[in-house]
Amino acid sequence: MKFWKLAVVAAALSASALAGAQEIKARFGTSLPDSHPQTLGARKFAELVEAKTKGHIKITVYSAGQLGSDMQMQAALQGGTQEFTAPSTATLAGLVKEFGVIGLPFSFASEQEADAVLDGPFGKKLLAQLPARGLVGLAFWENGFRNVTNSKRPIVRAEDIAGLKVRTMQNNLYIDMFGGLGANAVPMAVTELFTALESRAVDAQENPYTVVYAQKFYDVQKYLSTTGHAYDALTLLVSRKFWDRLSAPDQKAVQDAALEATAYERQTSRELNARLRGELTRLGMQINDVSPQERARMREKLQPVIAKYTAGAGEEAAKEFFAAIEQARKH
Ligand code: EAX
Repeated sequence: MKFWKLAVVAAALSASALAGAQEIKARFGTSLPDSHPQTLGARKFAELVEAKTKGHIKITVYSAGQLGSDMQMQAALQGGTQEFTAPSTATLAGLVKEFGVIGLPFSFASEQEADAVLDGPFGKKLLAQLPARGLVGLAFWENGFRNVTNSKRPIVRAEDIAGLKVRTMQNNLYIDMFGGLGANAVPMAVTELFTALESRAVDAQENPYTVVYAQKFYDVQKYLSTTGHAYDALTLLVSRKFWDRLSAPDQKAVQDAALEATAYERQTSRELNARLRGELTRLGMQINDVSPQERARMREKLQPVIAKYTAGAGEEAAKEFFAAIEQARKH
């Protein structure tokens, strides 16, 4: 009798010890190729999580849409069939409308302003809305300021965008933004974009230097014009179903890794952006700077779109967003 009881206790102990030591496997899917900060950040994050959990959590990174488009991966996280991804806030805006404010055209003046807003109370409040949607947001990463590239002509004046078939993200604000500038907006996943540009199904697209380079758009687009029309942040997401199964120490390790990976991802994005202009010119692109006057004219033309999406994101969120930018500007 005594022996039997002891055996049960011993079995129970070894079972829980096993559970604690069990390796947890997870998948991190990105939409962009290995050379883009989104994927570089994902790999750094995976490395840090593994180190901080002493090999207990192993994350495998699948880049360049191997697991699907940003929208598909976001849905897979909600359903619990994929664990990590880092889509644009424009993709998330389809789920939580307040994320849409980040992409409002000509809002941020610098990356530092974006950091201050996204890392401050405003960004935290945005992330706090995700668990109700089956997602946990760990941090904001950088995609960067978006510029227009096309195969027809340099964009010197605001009117030069008119008539171009421009691929946009699958997000109403971006569709209306380019519609508002007189272009023909064609929404599609970034993973399909190279082929669409190559076959001339579309003339143009808009993305930061880092995406133009990583996706080799220089092979199929001649002109890059620095419209800088919107700043784009990525959100580092975990599936809530996965997150809730992690122990408190594992959650802490993942959060710490996210913080470190964020610093690395942003720094990488900024270093690349500084270097890639020269590199893209060398690869044959013709790059022109859009003057501050023309950017102001674009902004003017977009006033109705800005008003529509400011209201669409919710007056309160928009007010807090613009107040957070003002605050960042003072520092
Ligand atoms: O999610 O779709 C895009 O153009 C985005 O810049 C990119 O994929 C990041």
